[in-house]
Amino acid sequence: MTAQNERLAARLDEAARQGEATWQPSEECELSVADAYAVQEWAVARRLKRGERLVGVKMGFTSRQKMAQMGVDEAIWGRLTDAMLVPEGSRVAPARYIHPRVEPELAFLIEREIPPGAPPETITSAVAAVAPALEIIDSRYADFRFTLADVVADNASAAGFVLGAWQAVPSSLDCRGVLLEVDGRVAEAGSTASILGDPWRSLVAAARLAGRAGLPLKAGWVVLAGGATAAVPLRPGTLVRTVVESLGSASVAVA
Ligand code: OOG
Ligand code: MG
Repeated sequence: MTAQNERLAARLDEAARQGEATWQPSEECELSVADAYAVQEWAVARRLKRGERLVGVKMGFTSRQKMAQMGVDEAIWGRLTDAMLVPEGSRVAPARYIHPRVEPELAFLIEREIPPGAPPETITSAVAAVAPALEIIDSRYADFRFTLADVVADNASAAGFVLGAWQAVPSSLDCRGVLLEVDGRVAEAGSTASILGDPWRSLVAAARLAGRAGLPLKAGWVVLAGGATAAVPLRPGTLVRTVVESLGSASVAVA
């Protein structure tokens, strides 16, 4: 960990804690993607030192819709902690964030630890259940603007997640309609096929990427597969819900 990476990690962690935007590392230095992952790890380590627990990983930019919205065209991953979990049906306070957005996702529940380098069959058979989910993203950068390395350093904009009821693993997950509703009106519509063609691919990618970073997916962890549609602003006083065809829904009220 270089002094520069450590400084960036501290700045990003503070921005998240204070709910105040900070500037992009790309504006002041050359940051490789490998360095950006080191910054991410360090920034999350600060959370863990304060008592938060790692509870899973998230994939980002696994759909064209998200890549197009943010101008980034490579899949990335980030770390989830218990403090980010927003219980389904609870009320989330947008004031704790900077400029939060919400997007519809699918979540996988890992039943058995996945060793790094495991073949795809081992990865997919380690899943206990799947659930519709909402992800709250909140870039720590002004105007939600960033390069690939910037957003990796910022833990892939991870800020919160809501899990619907866990369901038995269905034989296939591709081509299911996904709706993102705000106050009962459809804000975005898409398909699970948008997630790398099939959300299972996203799980395999998550296991590979995290494994390569020395982080095997553990029993009890959650993997978020990535947004199936573009994200929408999390507006005060609204009720946000995602419905995934034949899988159920996940919702959150915004205070
Ligand atoms: C980065 C996070 C991307 C997804 O599901 O694609 C992401 C961002 O959009 O700020 O979570
Ligand atoms: Mg997401």
